[in-house]
Amino acid sequence: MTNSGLAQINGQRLMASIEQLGQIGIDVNGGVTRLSLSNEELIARQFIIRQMEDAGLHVRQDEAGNLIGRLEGEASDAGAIATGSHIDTVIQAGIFDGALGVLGGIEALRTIREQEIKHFRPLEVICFTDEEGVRFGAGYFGSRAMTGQWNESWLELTDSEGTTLKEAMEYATLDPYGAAFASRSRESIKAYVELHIEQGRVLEEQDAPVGIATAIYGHSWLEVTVRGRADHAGTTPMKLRQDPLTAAAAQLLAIEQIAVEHGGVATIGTLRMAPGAINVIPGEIVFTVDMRHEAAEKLHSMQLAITTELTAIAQQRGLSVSFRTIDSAQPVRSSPSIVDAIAESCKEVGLPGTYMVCGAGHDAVAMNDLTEMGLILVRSRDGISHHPLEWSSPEDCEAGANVLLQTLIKLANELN
Ligand code: HGY
Ligand code: MN
Ligand code: MN
Repeated sequence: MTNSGLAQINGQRLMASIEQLGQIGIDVNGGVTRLSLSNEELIARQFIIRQMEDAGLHVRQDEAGNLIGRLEGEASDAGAIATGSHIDTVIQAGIFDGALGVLGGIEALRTIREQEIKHFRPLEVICFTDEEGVRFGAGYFGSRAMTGQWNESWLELTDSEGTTLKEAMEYATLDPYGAAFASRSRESIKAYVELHIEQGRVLEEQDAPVGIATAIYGHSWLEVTVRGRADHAGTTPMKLRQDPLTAAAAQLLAIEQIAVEHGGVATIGTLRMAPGAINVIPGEIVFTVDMRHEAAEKLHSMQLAITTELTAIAQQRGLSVSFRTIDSAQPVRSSPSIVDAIAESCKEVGLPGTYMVCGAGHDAVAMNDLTEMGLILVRSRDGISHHPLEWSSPEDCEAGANVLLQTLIKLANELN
């Protein structure tokens, strides 16, 4: 797959490590659940530490729990070229989301060390804490802490069992009040390049194994509470009901329509009702909306249209509705010079450089606040992700990791 003479990663070793990591938190249906700072994820952290040590990297954990494997360069005080991703997952996930970026980064640095490839700048691979945000409701914890965006109020966020982030950090022997000190200077990191599965179908439709992200969607996560009046299912005439669930049904369809009109995406990933009995009209509905768009102003207008329409539907039915923004991030554009470096590496590795915009969010979004950022995407079969059927071929994973390897070597030898 690659031109002769170019260093190449050890594809078998990479795929073996992805398979091994994929066993941690796997269930009988083949889905992986490794929520941030859960027992499964803490076990996975130990696996990553061993992988980093076996690769001959200097390993440290920062105050936010980010694991950092470092390979010194000729000039150890120069800004590092960093790569990385996450090992926390969503619920019933696949084995590639995040894992490819962490293990692909370790494999690239291991190859550079083993083949004694010259690099002026230090190289780092980072395994970030809580990228997904599924357990506590806000994501990018580790990368936001590293880029000075830590928000101490997150410590009071709770998971579905009422455990706070603070308690979960203490359980993981992390100092909850230390995370704010994980922030790094602009000088310490010169650039950040992440390798990730695409989690969509653009590359497959273009029959391209590897893509170059020119931008990443922004997102806004909203919690919506619709309040009506619980009542008896048998004795309450339809015209006297204040049923928040039938109102929510109208609201969900309105959200879908508004997303289509704005050219964005919107997802209702969770919905709960109270009191939740077969013969009781619900009194309250709480659901979440994950809305995303490539353009900041469109994301804003989509959110405004959604909250306006949900309020109108509630009022027409004599109900109340309230909103809570859980998390948000603006869309980001990749650094042109990093995009060029990745494109050149694609050519060297013998691949067409397929440019695209990425709909999934990554730690690269947060790292973009600190340094120049780039994102290399690997084709996902049928575009499936956040699902046990998530899969990328060994050939494509190897191709993506080789593009990462060449890009890191290039950037690590750029002196300015
Ligand atoms: O939600 C996302 O796009 C990513 O998986 N965190
Ligand atoms: Mn994900
Ligand atoms: Mn991911």
